[in-house]
Amino acid sequence: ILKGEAAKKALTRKFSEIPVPESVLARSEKLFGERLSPEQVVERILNDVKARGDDALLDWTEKLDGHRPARLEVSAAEIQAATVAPELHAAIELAIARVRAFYRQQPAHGFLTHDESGALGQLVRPLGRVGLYVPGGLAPLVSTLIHTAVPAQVAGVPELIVCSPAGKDGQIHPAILVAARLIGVNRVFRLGGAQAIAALAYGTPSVPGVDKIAGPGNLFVVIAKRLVFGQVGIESLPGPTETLVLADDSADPRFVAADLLAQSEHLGAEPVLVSTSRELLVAVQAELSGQLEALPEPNRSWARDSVEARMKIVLADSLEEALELSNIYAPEHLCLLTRDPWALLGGVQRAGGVFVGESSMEALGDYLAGPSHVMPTGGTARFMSPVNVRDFQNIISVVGINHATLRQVGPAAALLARTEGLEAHARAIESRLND
Ligand code: HSO
Ligand code: ZN
Repeated sequence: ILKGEAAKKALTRKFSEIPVPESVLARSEKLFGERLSPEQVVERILNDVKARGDDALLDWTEKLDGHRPARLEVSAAEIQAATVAPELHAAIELAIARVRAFYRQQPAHGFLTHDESGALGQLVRPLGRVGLYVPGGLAPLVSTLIHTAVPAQVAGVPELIVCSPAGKDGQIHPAILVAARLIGVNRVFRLGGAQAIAALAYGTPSVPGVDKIAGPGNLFVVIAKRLVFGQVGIESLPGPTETLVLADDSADPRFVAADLLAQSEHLGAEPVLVSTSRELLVAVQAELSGQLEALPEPNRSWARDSVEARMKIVLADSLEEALELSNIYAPEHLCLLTRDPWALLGGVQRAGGVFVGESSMEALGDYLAGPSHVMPTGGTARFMSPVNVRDFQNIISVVGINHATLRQVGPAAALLARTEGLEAHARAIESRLND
């Protein structure tokens, strides 16, 4: 149990020290005959896709995912024919409707002020074509498709291209195809990993290049997104998930443990518990072992790895200190399980999302509370936001100054131009002043 300065230190992120898992290096040795860093592997894939297009996509999919798709694109007929059980169909529809209703409330309009000085404003325009990465390896994240495609659609994006790795059977999970159909996604490709990001960034004969790529992925996907940024837009670099539960002595240890375990079953997850009550910390630890044992495999192993390798348990002197620690950590998810959780909201400075009270567990937010579950991880909540409508729009500045105003402000602009040594700028301004 960490306290005070030790807790502060443990919750301060050290970005330079993110270790590359041994398993990643070992796999690269097996595949390439040398221990390549993930960056080196991704660079090879990106360059190859740039040079060889679809052939490279098929080769890398075969090499890394173990199957060679007959066609990369899922045909419109296959998307049309995909079915799931009626209850699941209704659940997907409910999630889409709730996420859509949430993003329709986001203020995302431009403005244009007309007055005696002329007009100034911002136009807001949707991006043209957006690529969405939907993880599919261990878990087919149908919710992630909903939580990226719907805000993009609300933003007005006309073309949505989805890439998702096929499962062992070479197929994309039907729930993902049903969600794609219900949302109105334009095209779906059986393509995962860095090769999917390369295809979306550069375009190939069968995969259209996009303006921006959004969505979470494994280490290789995240590195690929970082490396193609600039060629295309990138919404963020969502890495392994993390959840900080802030609880006082009123919290039910069963719920605290359940919420921590829920996110722990994501690979590489980091669960953090901060409490003002030592009794609660002790009770939660007992609950955690019990609930872990009760989980089925493989979920138990996934969750146990997160709990044993990365869980942090902190005792805070006060709710104020607990909040301060949370703000330092800048968690992707902050769950408030205290007597009066709303009273803490004003003190929250850095987090991807805040989950207020017992009925608002983070797992609900993963599916259908409303806001996108794609939120900034790894402490990037200090400067990034969750996926939202603005990620899928451009702002265009509008300048429409009239002559009367030019006369007033032009001389100052010309003076600034000459100060910068930019004579032609000054003369361009004065050309109309003297007219
Ligand atoms: N909690 C994950 C998202 C997710 N959970 C998808 C379940 N499905 C990252 O925030
Ligand atoms: Zn989750």
